[in-house]
Amino acid sequence: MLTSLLARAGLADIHARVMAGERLTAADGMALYACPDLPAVGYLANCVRTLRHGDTTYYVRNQHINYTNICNKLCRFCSFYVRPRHAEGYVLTPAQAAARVEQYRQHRISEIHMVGGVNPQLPYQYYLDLLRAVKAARPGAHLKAFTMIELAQIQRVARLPLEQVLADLRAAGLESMPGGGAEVFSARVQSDLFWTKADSEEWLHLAAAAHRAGLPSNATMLYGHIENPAEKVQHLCRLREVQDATGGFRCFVPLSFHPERTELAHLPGPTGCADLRELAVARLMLDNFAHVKTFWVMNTIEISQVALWYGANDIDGTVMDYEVTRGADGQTRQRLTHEELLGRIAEAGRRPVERDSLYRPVPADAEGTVA
Ligand code: V47
Repeated sequence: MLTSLLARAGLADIHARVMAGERLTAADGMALYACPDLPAVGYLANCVRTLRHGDTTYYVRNQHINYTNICNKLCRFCSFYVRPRHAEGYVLTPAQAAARVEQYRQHRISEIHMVGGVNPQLPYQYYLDLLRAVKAARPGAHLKAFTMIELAQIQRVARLPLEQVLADLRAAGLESMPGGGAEVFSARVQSDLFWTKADSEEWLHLAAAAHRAGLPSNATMLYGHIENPAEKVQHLCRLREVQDATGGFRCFVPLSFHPERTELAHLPGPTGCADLRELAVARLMLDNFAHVKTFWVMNTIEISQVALWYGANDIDGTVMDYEVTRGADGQTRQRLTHEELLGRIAEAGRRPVERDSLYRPVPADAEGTVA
């Protein structure tokens, strides 16, 4: 019965190779994007997810901080940034960033995720002071900060070798890096949407350097704008190659494009089906990534619940405030309480496991996260 359903979807051969633990090819990736039978693609992804993680779904108690919205990169898909000298531009001082951490003192938080725009006015010392201040405000929380694009800017203002910059950032409190800024590894898309930013080779080079310096990172892919399946398959294959070399990527996060308030507001944005397919294809192609995350803030919690059956084994976390994309009401307050998150995972038929940033289960009575 199952075999004939997979055969009808044209996925019998891919299924056999996935179950044999074989690496899928770029042509397989194209076939997965083209397959009209989305539940069949999801089924394959769920087979891999089940082999790796059983019914576990990881979540984290986290806080996002955006230290500046000023950015000189002018990415056409972004609604978060303002240009330098814009009236609405802000920069948090290190003390103000620490105060943001203080604001959630009563919440158990094990990870702080801190990113910002590429603000040409900020000197090297600012980044070091920012890390120190945030780490001092909550020493028990893991500090994950700066995309590879920010790292390129930090090195530019530091005028130091990359290895030295990475060592300085680590010494100031940086423990890992998020996956943002990768967008889609395609010169065509880059020349239209983010032409001033690091290209794929530079992004991958910086990620590999961070990994070698002892800083694991995540990887993302922004989809649902003008990219095509071949570009997405290439993106996944390039990530897989670097992961073979460094083993430093902890998790892959497909990012669902939100056109609202961007230069691309005329585009419809991805559908729920597209969100599910991205997660499933990633789970199947990225055989050397342990974790695939559905970032519920962008995918919605409802799609994320279904995504737990389409390859995703991580749902991100409590989040608190998120400024890069906004809620339907335009607000940055986007949070789920711990209980809501647990309820949503359980309702989806999965077993919630609180993790730390390194995917170690956090004991229910962990005190370290409160410090
Ligand atoms: O780099 C910008 C993307 C990224 C839009 O590593 C947009 O755990 C959708 O990287 N619609 C930042 N996306 C967010 C990010 C992230 C988020 C959650 C978890 C992790 C992780 C990383 O957001 C940017 C860019 O690729 N982005 N504008 C938009 N309109």
